[in-house]
Amino acid sequence: MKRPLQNTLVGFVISLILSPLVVSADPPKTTTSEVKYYHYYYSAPVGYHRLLPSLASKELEYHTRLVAEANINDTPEKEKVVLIVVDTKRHTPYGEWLQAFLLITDSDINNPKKKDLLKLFDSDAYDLEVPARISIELHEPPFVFKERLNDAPWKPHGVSFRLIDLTGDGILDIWVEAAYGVALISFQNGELKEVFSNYTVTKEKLAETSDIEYHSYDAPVEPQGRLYHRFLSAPAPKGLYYDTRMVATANVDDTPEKETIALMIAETGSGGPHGEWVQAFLLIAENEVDVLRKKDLFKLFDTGTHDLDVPARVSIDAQRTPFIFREWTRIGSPWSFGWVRFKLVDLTGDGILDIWVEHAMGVAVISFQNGEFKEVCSGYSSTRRKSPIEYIDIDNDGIYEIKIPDRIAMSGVAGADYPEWLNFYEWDGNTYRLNNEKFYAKNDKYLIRLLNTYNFVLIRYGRFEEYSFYIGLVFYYRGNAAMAYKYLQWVVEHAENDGYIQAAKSLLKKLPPR
Ligand SMILES: [Ca+2]
Ligand SMILES: [Ca+2]
Ligand SMILES: [Ca+2]
Ligand SMILES: [Ca+2]
Repeated sequence: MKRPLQNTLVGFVISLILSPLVVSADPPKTTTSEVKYYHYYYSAPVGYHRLLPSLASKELEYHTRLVAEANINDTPEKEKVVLIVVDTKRHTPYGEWLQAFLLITDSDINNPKKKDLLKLFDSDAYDLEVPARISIELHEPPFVFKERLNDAPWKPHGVSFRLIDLTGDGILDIWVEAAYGVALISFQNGELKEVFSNYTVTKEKLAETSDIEYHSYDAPVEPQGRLYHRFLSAPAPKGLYYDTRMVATANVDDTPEKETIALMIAETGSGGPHGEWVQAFLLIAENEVDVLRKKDLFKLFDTGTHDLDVPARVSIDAQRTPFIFREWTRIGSPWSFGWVRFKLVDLTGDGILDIWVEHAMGVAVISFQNGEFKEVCSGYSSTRRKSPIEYIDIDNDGIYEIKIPDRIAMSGVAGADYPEWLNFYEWDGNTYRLNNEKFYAKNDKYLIRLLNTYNFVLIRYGRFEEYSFYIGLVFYYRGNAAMAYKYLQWVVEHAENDGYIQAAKSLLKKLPPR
């Protein structure tokens, strides 16, 4: 389809004047699948493009703009809905696109398989035939769109979509918004169809979201992500840039409305963000008629290298757990291998989603407790950790325990394996408490592995205080006083690191008298 832009804009205005907003009766409440959106501006994945016929013209390229992962049909697995535009090789990040497609695939990350291909529009600027199953007919929008991108105008030929159950059958539909018009694509009688004319779409319905929605962005300059930066010190001081990495909407407290949770980074750069992360923030905000209001702000991380004073209510510091003695390299060095993400999951078993933040240096958990958001767990984890930081319900009581792996630095042994150490946290009704006694008491496998490495190192290099200390500590946690005494006493008599000596002495005092 093809329509001059001017007509479309006139149509927008006329529809505003002639049709007052249709407010429908409360739609039946349905639970819809969790939705993840990935917004791409610069570093989009190209793996989906092979599922489309190749482009004949040398001047043109496919660009993946947006990928959503959710269940949109009658199969139990999730699908991916991929918005792909055709553009010239001089890619325009905010849209002057020639054609646009929705590709539906399964959710296989490595080898996605095509389920469907729909064509959304064609500017007819190039004679280009990409065979899609159907061409979607776009319609005059039922009302004028609010400018979704506050600081970047809705550019001509721009196109986006979101997944909402607009037909009320509990299955997510695809709502498409483009400068050429809108469409409602719904899974009915076994296939995706355009059904805009059969349903009344209101602003209220469009404002609905799934129970949990995640948005990830690939670029610091992405306009939607920039909306959250005003809750930090604005503007960012010279040489620093704010970068929204992830946003979620879900209910994370005791109010019936959903909150918006935004994860932001302050990073260095001259003339643009460079990617050396210096601070990280988690904003919790309420949405009041599309206006964000801050509820809380946590600082997650600070290298201490830059004079940036953002008024966060709580600063979380990744806690070193007791008995881990090694160089503390975090403060004063950039977060150069920075990665951070969060996930909403009810860890504490009270029916309210908690915020699980995982980053290169460890983990932090923020939970709504007694009327406010609290940091209930924070733990440092070595960047050389072998196993993942994870929450698991080992006793099946519906409350998650948290396992934070760490690695013990070995002094002066080239080639010796750094032993892995695990810290085990348990919910006590108020906060997560270290409970290594419980974890190590039942974990014969861990003890055997530690003893094996100890013997291996012993034969090659001799005794090392690190191994002796941690084996002693494991025996202490297991309540084996005789063995704990044997190893810890050796540490007191032979170790060089005073940290180990003092810790061993304090543990020996707690052992029953011999
Ligand atoms: Ca499905
Ligand atoms: Ca709420
Ligand atoms: Ca909870
Ligand atoms: Ca449990």
